[in-house]
Amino acid sequence: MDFLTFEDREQDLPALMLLAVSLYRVSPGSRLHIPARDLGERALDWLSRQPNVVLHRDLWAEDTFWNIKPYLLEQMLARGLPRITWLDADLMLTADPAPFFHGLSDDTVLVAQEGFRSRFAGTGGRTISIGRRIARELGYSVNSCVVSVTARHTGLLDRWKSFLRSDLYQTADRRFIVGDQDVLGGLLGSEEFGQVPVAALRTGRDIAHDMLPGDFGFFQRVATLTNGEPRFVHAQGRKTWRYAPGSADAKSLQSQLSLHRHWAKTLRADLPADQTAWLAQDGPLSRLMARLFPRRPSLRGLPLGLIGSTLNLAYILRNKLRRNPTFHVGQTPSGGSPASPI
Ligand SMILES: [Mn+2]
Repeated sequence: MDFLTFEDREQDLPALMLLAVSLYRVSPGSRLHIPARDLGERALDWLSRQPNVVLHRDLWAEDTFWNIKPYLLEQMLARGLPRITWLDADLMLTADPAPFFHGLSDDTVLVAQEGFRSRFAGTGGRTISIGRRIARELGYSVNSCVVSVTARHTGLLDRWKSFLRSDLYQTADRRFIVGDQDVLGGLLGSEEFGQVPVAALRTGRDIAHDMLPGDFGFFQRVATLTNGEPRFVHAQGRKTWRYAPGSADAKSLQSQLSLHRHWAKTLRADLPADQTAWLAQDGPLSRLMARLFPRRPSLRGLPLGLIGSTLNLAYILRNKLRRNPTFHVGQTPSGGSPASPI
């Protein structure tokens, strides 16, 4: 399998390293393609010694990072790969991802579901916000930390890219359009792409996002006892490798029980010794949970999951008292929304 990522910030090198070594552990035959032109010497030196990393010195992300994902995916497809899968550099793998790719038809796009959000979830509001008629509702918001495409999807990638470059992207309804993933979700719900089959990594089961406490709730964590650990772990919010040892950020509950950090600890031996200080930042609670659940990183975060599930419930109850915008299949942009010129 061919995967693609990009990260050129020196401070985020530990995350990129973890993605590479975790992928190699669980799927040694897979390749991780990385545009190399803007990488620092240190990153280049380490990455060039990884057996599964393919550095592309002739591939870079144009002038803006807004459209980096569709742009790089298109470039890789142009090189003749049958399927290419974008992975955010703040992801790591805990088991072989192959089951999610077996049996995917060439027509199918694979994305990740966003974590639980009590308001403005789904694709309908996003389709309307980019000026399109709603052809279907996927039922979840798209998280573009994983986007897997084939040559059948160049039209989608083109449209995604041009929207990210447009003025509409800057002026769209911020409740629905915050990042590139909202545009992708909106397009997949629109008439133009409403027939494209979409498969999704289920949030809290196939992928655990590490952003809000409720992204990986108490019951989802308990369910890993039967379903196994999520195979994708996404450090979406907390970048625990950046935090100075002993800092308030490093000591916070979310950092202490971060699923990404606890999985990273299992790969400590694969990282350069000077990149591992953040993995040793364990307070009493983190140490206790690791002792209670030596083989179950998801269960070490049960206190966090309990807080998250409680908050999610509170949000759901609060929203019963609020008026939420509603959307339905067939709905068109109204109220003077411009028809999208792109
Ligand atoms: Mn990410």
